[in-house]
Amino acid sequence: MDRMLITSALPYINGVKHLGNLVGSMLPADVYARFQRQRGREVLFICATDEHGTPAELAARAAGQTVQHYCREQHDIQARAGAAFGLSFDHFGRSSNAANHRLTQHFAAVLEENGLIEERVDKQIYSIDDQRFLPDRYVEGTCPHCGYEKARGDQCDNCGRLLDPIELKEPYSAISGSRNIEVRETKHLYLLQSKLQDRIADWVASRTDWPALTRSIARKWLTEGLRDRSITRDLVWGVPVMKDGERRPGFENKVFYVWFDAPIAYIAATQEWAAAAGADWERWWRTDKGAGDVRYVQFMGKDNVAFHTVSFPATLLGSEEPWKTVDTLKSLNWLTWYGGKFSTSQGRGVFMDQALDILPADYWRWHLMANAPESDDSSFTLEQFAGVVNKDLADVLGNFVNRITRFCKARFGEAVPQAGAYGEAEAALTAELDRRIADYTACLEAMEFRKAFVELRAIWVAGNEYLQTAAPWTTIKQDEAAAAASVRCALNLIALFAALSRPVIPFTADRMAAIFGLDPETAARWPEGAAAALSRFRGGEPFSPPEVLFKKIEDDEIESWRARFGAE
Ligand code: B3M
Ligand code: ZN
Repeated sequence: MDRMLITSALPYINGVKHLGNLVGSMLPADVYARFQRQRGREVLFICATDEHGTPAELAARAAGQTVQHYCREQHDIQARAGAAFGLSFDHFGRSSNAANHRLTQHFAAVLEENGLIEERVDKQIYSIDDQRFLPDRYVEGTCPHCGYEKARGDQCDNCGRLLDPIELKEPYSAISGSRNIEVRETKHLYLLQSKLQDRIADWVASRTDWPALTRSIARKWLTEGLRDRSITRDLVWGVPVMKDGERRPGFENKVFYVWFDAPIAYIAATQEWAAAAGADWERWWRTDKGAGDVRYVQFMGKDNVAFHTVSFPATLLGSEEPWKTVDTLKSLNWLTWYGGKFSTSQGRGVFMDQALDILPADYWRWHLMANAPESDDSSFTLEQFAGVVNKDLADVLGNFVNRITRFCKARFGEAVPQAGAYGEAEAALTAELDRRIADYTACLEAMEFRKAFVELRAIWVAGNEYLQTAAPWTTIKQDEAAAAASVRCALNLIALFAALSRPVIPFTADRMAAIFGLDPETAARWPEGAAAALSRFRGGEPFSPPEVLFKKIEDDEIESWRARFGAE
């Protein structure tokens, strides 16, 4: 498969995302997209902000802005933060755009034609003082399961249980705090997922390369039996519910539920991309228009898996139209902040914009990916972050590049030395690198990021060990040609490291390629084998030593960040 569609779960619009959100989907998706592009595949990497639903309305209200204004501003902020982190989306769209409205309404219409949508009368919480229904997070109260007093209508943050707002005890309005509340009847559209049980089960069974975590989540939902679910809400902000070109009678004050329209935005954002790029979106999404040849990979945090393995497929398959469905799905566990939750309101944790105030993106990218919460939740601590940066980036990679470029400049000048031939040490290095590169490539292909980056680190270490043994600074005293050959080999290693490291630390890879003035395209090409890579520069190629690639993190910096970011 030479074409790959890659999507990251859509970051919710209510504020800049923290490091846990970043490593939960956008960053691993970016690493994978970069890797696949370097392999020469045609990649389309799509993301967007997820803008509907009660949290957006509540956040806008808290910010004293209209929800339109709030979303526009927050979208731009997130787009800038993503770009500064090197997230290489082909398009970063918005779920509130016209394309998504059209497509969401389209899906609802065909699902209804296929007998999969029906109107049902529901009991909902109504606030007499606010004169409105209180869906999802608009109502808070006491959790019926654990007694937590600030449970939200859709979920209890204390015990994690999903809730129906009417289950809450002592409910009150999240808008006004009013307890003057009653249960009223209101109509909603239901997607009859129960009718799609077998269809989805067969489809899940046909997804042969889902990782274990993904598969077990999907199986759990299927075993419990798919339930019909309400896909509309009593809200103003969202995709209006239409019928024959007008607002559907009885639904004038309702919109589609955010989880119904959000995944559809993957497609809508592709349409926007295509319109802007003069490209064809259908060859990515319609199996009758060539998307059968596409491999579609999704990235997301584990709490989003059910929506992508069951609910969104129900929309796509239920339409009976030839939509592309996901081939494989990488889900990640949680990254915690010192074992607890990241929290904007409590000032706990580092958020994307703050991270870049302190250090360049690659420091974070490396640590996050090398310690990605893959098999289990993992805890972020500033101490561990500093340790990893200082060891892996400064001592191993940075030191290697610094040492050899400076030595060469001092003893041979600012061109790759030509003299001498490779011998046994280089043959042994080549063999080791071939083995490791093959393993690294296979791990990235399999999206096993932690393992992949253990291997990449080992590749950097192999370079250091080679240099340590070859010791051109000693050899040069007796045998200048031998020293020249090992310097040439080490300079070639820099270019090789640049290519291999690029998926995870792209900014540094650029700086490493710039040492030799390599054009980005050539520099990025995924190496075929170590032998070819180590004889790329044969001698005479000019270079210039870079500034120090990574600075070490000092103890007093950690101390001040601990205070600033609420480390405990
Ligand atoms: N916005 C992620 C979240 O906020 C959610 C992902 C949507 S993917 C279609 O938890
Ligand atoms: Zn609870």
